[in-house]
Amino acid sequence: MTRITSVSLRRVLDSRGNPTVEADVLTESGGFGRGAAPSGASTGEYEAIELPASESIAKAREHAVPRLEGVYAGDQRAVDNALRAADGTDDFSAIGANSAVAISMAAAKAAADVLGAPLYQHLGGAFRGENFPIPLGNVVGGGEHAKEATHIQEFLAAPVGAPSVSEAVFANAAVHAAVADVLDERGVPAAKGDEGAWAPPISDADAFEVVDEAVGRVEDEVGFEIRFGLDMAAAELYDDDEEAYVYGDETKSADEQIEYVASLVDEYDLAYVEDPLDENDYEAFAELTDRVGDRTLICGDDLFVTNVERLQDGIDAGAANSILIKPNQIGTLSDAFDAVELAARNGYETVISHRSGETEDTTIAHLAVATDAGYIKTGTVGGERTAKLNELVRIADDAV
Ligand code: 2PG
Ligand code: MG
Repeated sequence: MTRITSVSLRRVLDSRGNPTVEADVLTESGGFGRGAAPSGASTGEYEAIELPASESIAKAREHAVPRLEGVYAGDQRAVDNALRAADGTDDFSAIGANSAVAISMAAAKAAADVLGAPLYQHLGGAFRGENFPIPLGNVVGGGEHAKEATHIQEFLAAPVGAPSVSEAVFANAAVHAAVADVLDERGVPAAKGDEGAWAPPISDADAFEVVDEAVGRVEDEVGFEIRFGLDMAAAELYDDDEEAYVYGDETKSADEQIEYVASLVDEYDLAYVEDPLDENDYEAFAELTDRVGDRTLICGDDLFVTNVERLQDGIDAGAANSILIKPNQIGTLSDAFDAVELAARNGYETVISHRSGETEDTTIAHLAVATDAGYIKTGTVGGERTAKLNELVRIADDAV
């Protein structure tokens, strides 16, 4: 019933206005699934390759589509193996990870459609309990996502004490609004960055004060614990020639960076720090995790790129205690599942994540629930972000 009869590909807009790949998968019994690839700006050096959308579509039409016809959409590994075989490289540089991930997600949705089940159930969440992924909400940001704003890429609200996913989602929106109030009171004008976070022209030190204040106000209102965290995207700050992290006119050595992050964790009781160090420095990651990993999550994004080999290296080195999972970083849902499984077996927390360039696709909300992820990072406001947040609310309400 889930045998694939057709795969069609087209160019659609992403949230930055760039072209991205959308895939439709049809099965013989009329099952239909649609998936669209997101796109990063602060991409890791070791990510699977995104080709220009038109090129990726042309290559996938030529090499992947003929192989997919006749494959069972309900057999996700078979679909993803066909994509890998069609591509023939380790990093999807032949057909593009953008077409691969769009097709992989569309096939999963087509299978769920045939089964008449919500996607998260088809993906393995049939035994979903009361747990739900805590949304990490980007409320202030800069780096590669906004010019003339903070050096640190993302300041993320983390409503760790929220009694329900809905209250968590609304708490993050309230922190986003409170940040606007605090900035206004300080006379700081702020535009928004690529993910809808405020992108004020202030120092990182001031941003910590602003977010701390905003989180505290909302915590008082809602009556449950809200902390915050960071995505430092430190590979973007790191200068290979200078062998230092560059913050405007200032630089920090690896040791100083470790010291800096450890002091931030303690001063602000940070719940989460993603990519605090360069993507090639497992050792420095390990040192930081050793120092503060008992009280905060040290998460590898560019470090691990959802890749089991890089994750295994990290586990061996003690480099972190959590991993960011982005299906498009690796190219298929099966590969993303393998990374989640390896992480879980080794006591690593998983954080399912959006990209800075997004679409209305809601797959990651289902993936987070299906894999029992502790966290999901998918923004706070803006249609392409609320698409996922609202889907989470619907899943919790059994309304998908
Ligand atoms: C990140 C992501 C998403 P980008 O670094 O975690 O927030 O950004 O998609 O630009 O890599
Ligand atoms: Mg990141």
